[in-house]
Amino acid sequence: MRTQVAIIGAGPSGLLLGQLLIRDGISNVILERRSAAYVLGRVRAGIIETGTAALLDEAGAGARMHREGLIHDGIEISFGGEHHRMDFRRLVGKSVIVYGQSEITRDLMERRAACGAETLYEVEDVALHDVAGAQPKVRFRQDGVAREIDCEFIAGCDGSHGVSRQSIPAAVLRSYERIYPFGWLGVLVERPPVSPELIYAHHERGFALCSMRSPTRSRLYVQCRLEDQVSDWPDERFYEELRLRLAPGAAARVHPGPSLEKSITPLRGCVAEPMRYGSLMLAGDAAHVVPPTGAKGLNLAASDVHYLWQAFAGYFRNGSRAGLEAYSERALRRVWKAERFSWWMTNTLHRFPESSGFDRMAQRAELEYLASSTAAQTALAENYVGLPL
Ligand code: RFL
Ligand code: PHB
Repeated sequence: MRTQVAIIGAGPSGLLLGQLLIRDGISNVILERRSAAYVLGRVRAGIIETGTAALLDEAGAGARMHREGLIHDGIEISFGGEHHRMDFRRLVGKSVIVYGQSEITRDLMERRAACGAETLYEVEDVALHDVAGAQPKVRFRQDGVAREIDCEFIAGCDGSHGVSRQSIPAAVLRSYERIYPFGWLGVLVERPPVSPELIYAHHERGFALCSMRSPTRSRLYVQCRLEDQVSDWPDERFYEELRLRLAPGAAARVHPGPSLEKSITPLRGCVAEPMRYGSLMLAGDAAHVVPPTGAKGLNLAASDVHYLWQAFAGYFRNGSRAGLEAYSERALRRVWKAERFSWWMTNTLHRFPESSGFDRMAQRAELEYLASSTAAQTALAENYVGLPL
């Protein structure tokens, strides 16, 4: 089998890249180790920056997002029993769209199927070969049969546990990592949102977030311990804890319902550099992970894909290698800004088990500064809606 770009992973990075390449007449095949149903069943990100939305439009997959997505002009930050609105429209003239990652994935999968492009699901033992040179290969097994793809480039879009990053020699790869001493317990429930906008709550008992997927479906989170299991958190305990962490008005609007999904995500940030090695280009979670506090994971995957698409388009259209050579540096510059913002949001809003009295007073001052300063709110808004590409 031959193709111009072999894409590893059918998450948002791989599917979006595939669509943009098809648009430019660049052939590609996607290899995914899970089934399509499994990929669609993962509940993850929910906030789309306008730059990400524009890219979905370019890929021809934005129509349903514009119809069904909810436009949000701000968020609420809650602490000390009060809410403080961060008014994105007033502060930076922009907004974000609330639309779930599984819906984006579904829209991209449908576009791909309509184009007749190939995605091989449930492939096993994917291995990358000769990535340092100009004729890389991908070997894998499908239904027990060994297969091989010859290509010009491999796009490693296979998330944080994939094979692509591991295919870069250890002597070349630099990794930076921050593990946070807590996780998020997330619940999906068929109940209206607690508030028209997202509430990010800081409380002595820990962080909480009230998000949503639609006018009838909520996505709710509480900070939990790293060692907690989902079974430690029956629905009643979850709702009780969520209410304790919200200001009284919001707590009264929490409408408990049976959880449709419940999972724990440990929080961490990590970046692997460089994002290109020979013919292998990494994009999305394969190269970096952010804690979800800034809602940046999916959006960062989209900005990598934007740079990578431009690099491939320049090469296949004009034979120019400039975009390919610059890819890692361009992408990493934006990645680190999103890592910084996610790290700041996480530090500002969570309860750290080891924090000293001094740390807690400084954190409190940070929140009070945010609540009272237009400059601080503008910095938050500018980053939350997404920095320019
Ligand atoms: P994905 O979505 O992980 O997709 C990678 C795909 O590659 C496949 N794969 C392989 N395929 C073939 N061979 C192999 N050897 C393979 N190894 C892996 C996987 O099955 C998968 O289908 O990465 P991508 O496309 O870069 O997209 C990134 C986003 O998914 C991610 O940044 C966000 O979802 C992060 N994230 C969140 N971000 C937010 O902004 N808000 C959130 O609330 C939020 N919640 C989350 C999250 C990530 C989570 N993970 C990764 C555990 C909650 C969770 C649980
Ligand atoms: C979500 O809706 O799942 C969500 C929203 C905002 C975040 C993280 C997760 O910062």
